[in-house]
Amino acid sequence: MTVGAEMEQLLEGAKRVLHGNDLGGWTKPAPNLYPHQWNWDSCFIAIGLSHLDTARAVTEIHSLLRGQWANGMVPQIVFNPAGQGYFPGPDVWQSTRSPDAPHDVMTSGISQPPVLAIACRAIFENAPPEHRDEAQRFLEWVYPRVMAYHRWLYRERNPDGNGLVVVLHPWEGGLDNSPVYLDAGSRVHLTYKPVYHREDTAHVSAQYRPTNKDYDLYVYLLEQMRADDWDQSRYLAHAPLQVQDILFNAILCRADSDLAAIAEIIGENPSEAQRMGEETRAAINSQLWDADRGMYLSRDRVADRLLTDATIEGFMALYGNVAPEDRVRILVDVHLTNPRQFWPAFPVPTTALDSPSFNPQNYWLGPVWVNTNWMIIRGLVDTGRTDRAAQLTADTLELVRRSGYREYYNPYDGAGYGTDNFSWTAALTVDLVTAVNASG
Ligand code: 9WN
Repeated sequence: MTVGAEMEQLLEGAKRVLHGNDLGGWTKPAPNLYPHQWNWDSCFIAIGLSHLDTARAVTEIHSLLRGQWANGMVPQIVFNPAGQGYFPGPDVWQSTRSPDAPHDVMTSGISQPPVLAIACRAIFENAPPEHRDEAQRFLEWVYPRVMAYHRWLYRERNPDGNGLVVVLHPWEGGLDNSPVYLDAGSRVHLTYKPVYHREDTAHVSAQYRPTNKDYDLYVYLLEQMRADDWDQSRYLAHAPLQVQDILFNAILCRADSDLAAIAEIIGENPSEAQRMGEETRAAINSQLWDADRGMYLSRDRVADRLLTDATIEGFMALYGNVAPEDRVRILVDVHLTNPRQFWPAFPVPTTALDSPSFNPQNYWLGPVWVNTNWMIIRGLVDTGRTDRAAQLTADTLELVRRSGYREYYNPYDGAGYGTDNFSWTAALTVDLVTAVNASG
């Protein structure tokens, strides 16, 4: 098959997955495992849709923002009243304990990595000429909402006042059972054992999912936050898990830049968003760079130390345009492209191959995910490593071609795991294929 025909096939398959998960105005991440609307999933989905249908991409964001809280928070999950078979559901979160939560939709009480501004800008940039006006009107509508979200992060989640945003739950970090959260989580003393019933392992074999011990922590932390009625400052005063997460903060830097770009497009003043980004970028470079290891690491704010596991999260500094050139060189040449660490047959494993926590089959403990690869590809392009970016694009698309639109993949042999027909794998395939086609 020619490259062109292969790309066409990948694109058609991706459209089928997105269509199959489309619930009319928003897209569920997967057919059965995830029956609600997720925050960063919908942002990645909107980026894919922006190449296919501007109006539909806009609707994805509109739907997500139905769940925005009055304080600005964009929640991790907007619940689908008809969605069955996911734990924890709206009855567990009880979001309306907070006066800030919306009352017409139920949501979770935490957020997720802030890809929102990035998705909104992509919708505008990728709009064909005949949809530019519509995309511009969308930016005018969305700008104050995204600004409110960023202001919430800098107001309520910036406890040291230095622009490093703190993550309070592993689900908020997006890489739930990453070794970083296992490490920080191991110091949380559970004063009781929560009682609950998992639903995820009815859909996906337990060997590919977080452990029951991990779930005990997830539910315990949820219950702790809920007991404070989702009041951020009340909870932060005693929160047992607080991570200044490098992935979250690096994405935030990029999102701040995109928010500033949106401001300029619609004739608003970009300086507030620019200042936010500069603050976070400076704090990442001064607080989260481990010079001995040559890596950016997340910081446990409770234990007051860096979380030392070698994971994929540090490479998001490339995506956030955070790292100066000498650090980019170390990240890419010493770690990322090192076959003993992050560059096996199918890069990029989410945890380093030589880490004691590495597991090639389990969730965020090693498998390759398309969203993290996609962010690294963008970071490699932005830092001038276009050959590496092209190679990683080809390797990522090869995973999808071999094993389908899976949730995650084995970095050694490309086997697919987790749910099938996973929306962000499909959506970002659309984006990658479009870039390949555009490059000739
Ligand atoms: C909890 C939906 C989400 C992703 C997360 C991924 C997984 C949820 C879960 O699925 O987490 O948010 O129940 O395991 O870790 O990144 O947004 O696809």
